[in-house]
Amino acid sequence: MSHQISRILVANRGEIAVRIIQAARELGIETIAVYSEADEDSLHVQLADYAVCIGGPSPQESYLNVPNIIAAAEAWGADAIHPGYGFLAENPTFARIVESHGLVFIGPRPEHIELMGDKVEAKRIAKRAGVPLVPGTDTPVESVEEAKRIAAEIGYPVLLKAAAGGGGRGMRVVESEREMESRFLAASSEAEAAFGDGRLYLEKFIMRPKHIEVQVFGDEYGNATHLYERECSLQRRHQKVLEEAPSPSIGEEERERVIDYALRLVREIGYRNAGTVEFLYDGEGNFYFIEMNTRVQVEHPVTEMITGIDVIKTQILLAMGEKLPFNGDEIPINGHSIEARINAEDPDRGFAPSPGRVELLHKPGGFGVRVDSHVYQGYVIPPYYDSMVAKLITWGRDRDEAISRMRRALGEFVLEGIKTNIPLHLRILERREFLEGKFYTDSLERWV
Ligand code: MV4
Repeated sequence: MSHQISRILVANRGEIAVRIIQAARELGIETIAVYSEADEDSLHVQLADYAVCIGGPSPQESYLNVPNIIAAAEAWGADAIHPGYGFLAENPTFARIVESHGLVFIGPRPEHIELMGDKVEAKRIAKRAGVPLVPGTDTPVESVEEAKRIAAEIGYPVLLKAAAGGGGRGMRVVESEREMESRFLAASSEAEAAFGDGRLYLEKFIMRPKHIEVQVFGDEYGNATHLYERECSLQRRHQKVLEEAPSPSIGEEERERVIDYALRLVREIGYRNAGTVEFLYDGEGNFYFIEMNTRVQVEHPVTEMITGIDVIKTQILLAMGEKLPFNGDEIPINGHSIEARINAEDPDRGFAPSPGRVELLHKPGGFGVRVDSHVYQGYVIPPYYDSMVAKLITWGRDRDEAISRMRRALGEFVLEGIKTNIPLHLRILERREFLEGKFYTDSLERWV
């Protein structure tokens, strides 16, 4: 079925709103920006064809304000909504409301957002599809006693995770049986407070894993494909800091296998649009499915750089009812790409947000350098949203070239008036472990 899209409402802000507006314009599609009272001067407002203020500075009043977003879409004649990432992107109720107003939701079916939002349900589906899981439960653990019994079977250390979780909230490592009760209660109440759902499940704790994720796509006719993997092991407090594609940690055999696992899950449910299937990798050939993200990810540019495929355009074309426009197997990996997330934060104050006015700005450029950003000179970074101000992406024929280019580009970046994590990135790029690919999800916190 084909769905006409000639005007997209972009239900987001910052760099991703800019990115979506750019992709739409290249397709000849008009855009409507929505913005909060704190974002009047934001770049996405200036770049879109139309712009509507939808409420106050807090996300609740604006970017999460479903009635105002739907009203803006109807009043300004949108026929589709792109949710970006964060905010309403993985809210199945929002996706349903969008569709019930006769608008195209540029993303997965609401039931698939809901299914994958329940991490325990996602594990059951992955298991059914023959995707390897971390040893542990694929149903919620009902009591401290049951948790102790299962942990004794699989062996300590174990990890308690929130069924409604993701992003590390409601997660606790348990080293031994005597820690179980207090950790169980802490994880459960944290999950209840954060998600209104205190259900927990339990997994063997994989020591020093790598985080490898596969970019997948499905069309509405049940076809599925991939655009290879990204490695995102360098994180701080569950926030990714530096990502790359392809993973420097796996060979061809592992690559084919992890892609096969990801596509099994996608085909099992007939997933639609873009998604990411996340795995832990133990460095010895074993992948374990952990969760699926049903949105476009911050780090999608590194995939674009090595494949030449525009991920956002692909999302729009799939939402219009087109068949998959490419077969990932036929798209060779071209070189290597790295993304550094540039955040307005103060390394001397424990990386606390450092909002304020950008007094002086020079973005790096030249061959193999890309900057995705909503920031311009004179722009005042508001304190209400996340602290990412730019994504600096480099491409090279190989990983070494992408790394030297990243060092060069970070050196060119001038961002005065605010503190940034650029010095942190430069230090990462000097680490022998980074250069040798010997880094894990806990490495960055050990280094800083
Ligand atoms: C794990 C794990 C070790 N073993 N599961 C953290 C967030 C959530 N998406 C999954 N996470 C982890 N799950 C088992 N069984 C270690 C982590 C983890 C992690 C994963 C990916 C990237 C960064 C991380 C940082 C700390 C812990």
